[in-house]
Amino acid sequence: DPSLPRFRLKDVRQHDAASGKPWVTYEDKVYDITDWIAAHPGGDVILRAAGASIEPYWNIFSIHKSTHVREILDQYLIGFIEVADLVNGRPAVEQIEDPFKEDPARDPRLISHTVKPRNAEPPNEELDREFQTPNGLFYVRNHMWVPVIEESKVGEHGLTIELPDGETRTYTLAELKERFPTHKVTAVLQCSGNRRNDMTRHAGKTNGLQWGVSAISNAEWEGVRLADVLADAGLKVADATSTTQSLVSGNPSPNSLHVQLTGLEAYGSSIPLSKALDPSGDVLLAFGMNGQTLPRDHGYPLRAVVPGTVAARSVKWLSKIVVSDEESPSQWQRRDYKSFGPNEGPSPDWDRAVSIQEMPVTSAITGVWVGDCVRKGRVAWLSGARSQHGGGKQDGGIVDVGGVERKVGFTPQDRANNAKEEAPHNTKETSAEPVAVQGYAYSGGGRGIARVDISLDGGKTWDQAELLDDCSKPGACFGNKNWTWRRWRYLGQLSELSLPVSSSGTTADNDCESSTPNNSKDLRTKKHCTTLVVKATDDAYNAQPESHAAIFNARGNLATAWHRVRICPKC
Ligand code: MTE
Ligand code: MO
Repeated sequence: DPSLPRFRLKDVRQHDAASGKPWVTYEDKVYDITDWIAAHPGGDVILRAAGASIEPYWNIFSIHKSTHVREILDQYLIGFIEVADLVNGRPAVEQIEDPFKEDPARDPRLISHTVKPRNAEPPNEELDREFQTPNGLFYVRNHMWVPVIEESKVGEHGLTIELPDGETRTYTLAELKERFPTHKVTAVLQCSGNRRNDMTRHAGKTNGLQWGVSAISNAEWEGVRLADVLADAGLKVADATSTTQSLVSGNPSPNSLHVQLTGLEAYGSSIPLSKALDPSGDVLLAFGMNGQTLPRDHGYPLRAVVPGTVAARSVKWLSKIVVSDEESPSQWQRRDYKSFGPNEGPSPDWDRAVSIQEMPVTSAITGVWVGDCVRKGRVAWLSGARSQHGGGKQDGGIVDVGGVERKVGFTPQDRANNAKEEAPHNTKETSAEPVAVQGYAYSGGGRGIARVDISLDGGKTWDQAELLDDCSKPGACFGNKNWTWRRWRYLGQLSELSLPVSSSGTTADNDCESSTPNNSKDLRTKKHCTTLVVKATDDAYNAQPESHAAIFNARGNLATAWHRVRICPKC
């Protein structure tokens, strides 16, 4: 409607979040969104765009890029931007505020997939060096920016609980800490996209961030139990074990209810109420991570930690909980975190698939060292074992790997040099070379790891890796079930492999980098190669599928096939 007025951008800017009459712009159009806020599925997060263009936000929330959403917005059209304020039909770029400008500084060792929003995983060989992933190395998966909570006001951070009858109750963080007992839980978080690049490489194109094997990490979380808070808020449900009682009492059964969790930037998802109320379920509202305050990237000041469940449900920057007879309406519950048949393609029937909750069993190799590196104990856990056990306790060819001591540091230059090294090597025929392999295994639902099988010859012959006893140390692990990963180590012999030697005949320290860097190149064409394979079995005897082709889905979710690593040893 050309009769509508034109506004200067400085007028639009007056209508910010604090104005009570918020406006946004899209292309050259101005919208008064005051009446939309209550009905907006993401709640008042839309106010972030108030006083300016909504486009950069919709570029992030790509779900808005539909005619349906444009039609909703069009109902609120009030005018156009003055032509003098437009460049190529839009407000000038400098008018748009960077929503990521307050994001925290990150550990430079993290390997980024995207920076805005931040998605990064640690270097493989550092991932499981320690049982608890150091906070700075813990993988980061953000769908949006990191919300800002001022430290001085953190005690006032509110968590609102809404019950099925519509009753609400708000707790401040200070109240949560004061009124409820604190619990610790040692739990892995794993993204449903972990190892997606493996599925892509072996089975075909997948949508989504191309994570390597390190979109998984382990921490000791500290917080209060969600079950305690829900009970305090007045939630009444039937005995979880008895449908009959639920019918008799008229209270809904926890099996038919869901706990919707929403973060400050509007990310949301849900878990079944039965998981939240399970006395062994260990679902936390966490404010501590590895003995420190929860870092901003990981949900400061409060996040849900849902052990044994896909990390997408461990909502960060938690601000609202709704107990409902429906799953969270968010795209992250209804769409993204689901899996499909190999034939179903990138636009499947979302409603028909169940949401991913408990995670299946998986495992991965995070480091491989061959030859002198192993012989001379230059692998962190081998040297740790030697220093702790006086020369390394050999038992059936497997080193007792009690200590994980030494940090192996490599400069980016070393990495680059190693990667460049492509010239044919001098080779010597050897009957056997020692190989050291490290990695992790994990299963969801509180299931432990029963066994890790490893093959040095592409799956022809197998042996068992040694499972580390991280949880046998007193105070090392907390929780009612196996929520954590099992690190494993393997020391074996590579036989019938013609190994190249460095020209000096010895191995320099910096040649002892693991041959599985995160962005390892395709080594299939190189000589002197072999394929290592690892697969884990959990304590319910669930096993990993042999191939990614068998479980291929265009979303690249739950890429849990046997992990194969082609190595072309250098030393
Ligand atoms: N919570 C909020 N509020 N926003 C998010 O983007 N990402 C989810 C989950 N919780 C997310 C969130 C996903 S998909 C994963 S894998 C985990 O957080 C990642 O947690 P981390 O970054 O602490 O490793
Ligand atoms: Mo995720």
